[in-house]
Amino acid sequence: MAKIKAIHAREILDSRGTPTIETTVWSDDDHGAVSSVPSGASTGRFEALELRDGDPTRFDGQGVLKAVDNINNIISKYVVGQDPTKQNGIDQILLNIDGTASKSKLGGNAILSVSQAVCELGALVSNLQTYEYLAEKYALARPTSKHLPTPIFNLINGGKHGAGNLDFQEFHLIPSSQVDFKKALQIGDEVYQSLKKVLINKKAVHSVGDEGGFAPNLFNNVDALELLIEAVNNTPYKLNADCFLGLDIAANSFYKNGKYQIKDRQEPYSAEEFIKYLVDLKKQYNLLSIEDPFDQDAWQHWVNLYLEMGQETMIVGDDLLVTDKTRLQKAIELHACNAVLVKPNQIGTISETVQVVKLAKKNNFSVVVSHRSGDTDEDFIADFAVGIGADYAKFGAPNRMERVAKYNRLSFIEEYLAAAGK
Ligand code: 2PG
Ligand code: MG
Repeated sequence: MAKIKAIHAREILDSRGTPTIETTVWSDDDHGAVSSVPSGASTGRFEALELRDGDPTRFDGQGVLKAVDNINNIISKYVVGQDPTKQNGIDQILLNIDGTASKSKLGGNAILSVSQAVCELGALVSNLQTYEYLAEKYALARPTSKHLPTPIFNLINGGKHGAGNLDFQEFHLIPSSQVDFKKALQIGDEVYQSLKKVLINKKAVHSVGDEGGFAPNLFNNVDALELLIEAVNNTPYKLNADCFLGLDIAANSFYKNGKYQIKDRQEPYSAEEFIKYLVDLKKQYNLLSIEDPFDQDAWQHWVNLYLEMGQETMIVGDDLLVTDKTRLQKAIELHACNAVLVKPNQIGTISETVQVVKLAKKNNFSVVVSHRSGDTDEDFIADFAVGIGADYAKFGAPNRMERVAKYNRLSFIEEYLAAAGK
């Protein structure tokens, strides 16, 4: 049995140039796992606390030296000597030391950084790829090259990830789940390149946003969907056969005084009007999936939309559910949605994230494993998506290395599985 010999965390920069944490864990049989954690911009109110220094003399208060210190000087005392394959036990130790519901004492970022690095080390000492290790440990999936998560590409970035002129945060292209991963990646990338040409031809801005999707200057949200259609039509692929459209509305960011204010209409929409707007949008664009259509506390709006289109549309809870078992349970009971966005850093440990996936699967919710808008070259999340049998993987556009690293890892896993005859 291997034991954790040492642990060391340090401050690094993420894709936005904002500090985050990288942790290395070594075992006494001389393995070492290095893992870094991401950070959201459009965060749900109920997410685990991301501990930042608040010191205005460094990185505008965004430094993470306190969280790093919590790992090096507090967590390490309890974790060194533990068996790295005992993920649940180590996560429980982390929860016990922290002792708060929001992980505010040590920081959710400090806790996840250790939890994730331990998971990777557990795989190394077991001589397994991380996805294999997760699949064996939690028995939620039997990965094969034919059943990898379907990628959800975020080709246009609006909301808090864009240039400020689109209200909806993400405009998705989703390849058919009938094609293998490599083909899906090709479809996503070719439509992305086609979209760039469409924008250039229209003399529109074609620089990219936080997740590698384009952040053009458009008049309203529907224009972005029209651009995606044009881009698909300029490729050999057929919309609604080879690929589909989806949205992350991220409605928290434009919900004010009980109303939804977007550019498509001068008057803000009441909840009832916004539901009708979304039902029409779904019909017109055959949307496969809609994420966060309403505010994180507006449960009744979710329930009403689900009644209207829950049978034929994937309605994804992100800020609503924040990868939290209790909130997911509530959504299941209320029929508020039928899919959960899974982001380990919303909850803070790998074990708790797995618990959410288990509950989702038991209740036939679709599972969408997701990156964050501020991310690193870390590809753990790709292994996690495969290892727990996610239906979808949302890792941004096929552009910017912190996004592409994750898609490339899925493509490696596909080949690796195929070579092993699986
Ligand atoms: C989302 C995520 C990831 P952020 O809303 O789904 O795309 O964004 O990481 O900013 O919360
Ligand atoms: Mg979201």
